[in-house]
Amino acid sequence: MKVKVLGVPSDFGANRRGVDMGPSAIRYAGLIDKLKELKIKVEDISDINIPITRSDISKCQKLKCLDEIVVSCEALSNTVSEVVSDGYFPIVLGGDHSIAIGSVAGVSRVKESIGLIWIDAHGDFNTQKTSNSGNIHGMPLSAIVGKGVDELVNCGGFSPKVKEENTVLVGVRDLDEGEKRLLKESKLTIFTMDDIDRKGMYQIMKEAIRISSKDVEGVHLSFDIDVLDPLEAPGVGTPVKGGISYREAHLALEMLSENEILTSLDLVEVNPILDQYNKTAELAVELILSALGKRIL
Ligand code: NNH
Ligand code: MN
Ligand code: MN
Ligand code: MN
Repeated sequence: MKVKVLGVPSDFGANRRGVDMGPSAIRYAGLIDKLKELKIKVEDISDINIPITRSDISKCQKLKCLDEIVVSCEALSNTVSEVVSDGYFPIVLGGDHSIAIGSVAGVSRVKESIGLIWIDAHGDFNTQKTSNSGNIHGMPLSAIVGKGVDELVNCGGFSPKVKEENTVLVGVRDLDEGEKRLLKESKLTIFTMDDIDRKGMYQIMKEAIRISSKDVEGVHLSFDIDVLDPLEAPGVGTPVKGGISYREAHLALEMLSENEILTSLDLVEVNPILDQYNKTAELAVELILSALGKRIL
């Protein structure tokens, strides 16, 4: 396997500032060297060029920093398409979760069709109509399947990026009311924390893998580190208690690598300002390694 790592230093979609430093923190935690130790051919192609200044959010309460996010996602989509066309597996380091619109667009543009596994405490299925916060990191999944404002939905010049039937949400425990309604009307498969409690992560991931990979060329993993319990991953902007454990997270990612379905992944929402001595970034590195084939006993 040949891998290219790229960072997207965006915090335009998040409520708390600081996730733009996520890519640096994950690099400091040793991602590149540890991938090399796994005998993976890896190249760090640096960060995507995105805007630095942030527009006045008091003027755009419904879709905060939409313009910056559109520019960032278009740039990311172009780079990811190139990486995938050249036969590399992209590892995209966030940044807030709005960037997944760009990475999924980039992969989906090149592949015939892809599935999507979205591991997150949140649904990220709001639109401008259902969002209470106006933060676009609460909206990328709906945009990817074709719901919401044109600027986000049409990233990369096509929509939808993924079929709802091949989209699986894992680990959710915090949904907004309107978002819940949209999810109910959709064809997404949703595994909540309660499902994980009752069936166990092993069974849930078996189903997630089957559903996401049915009749597609590959599966993209979008991993929001806030799916973990805040005790494990304190460096996140929107912590929700009752999250998955260290072991459940590793099991999920090990299963994805064993089944050899992944084409690409993003790891998002690491906020170094809120972290404890880079603990969350170090965890991010370990999790990426599990998704790429490292086994822990
Ligand atoms: N649902 C909330 C919103 O729309 C929170 C989203 N926060 C996230 N999502 N971190 O993963 O603002
Ligand atoms: Mn998210
Ligand atoms: Mn989240
Ligand atoms: Mn194991």
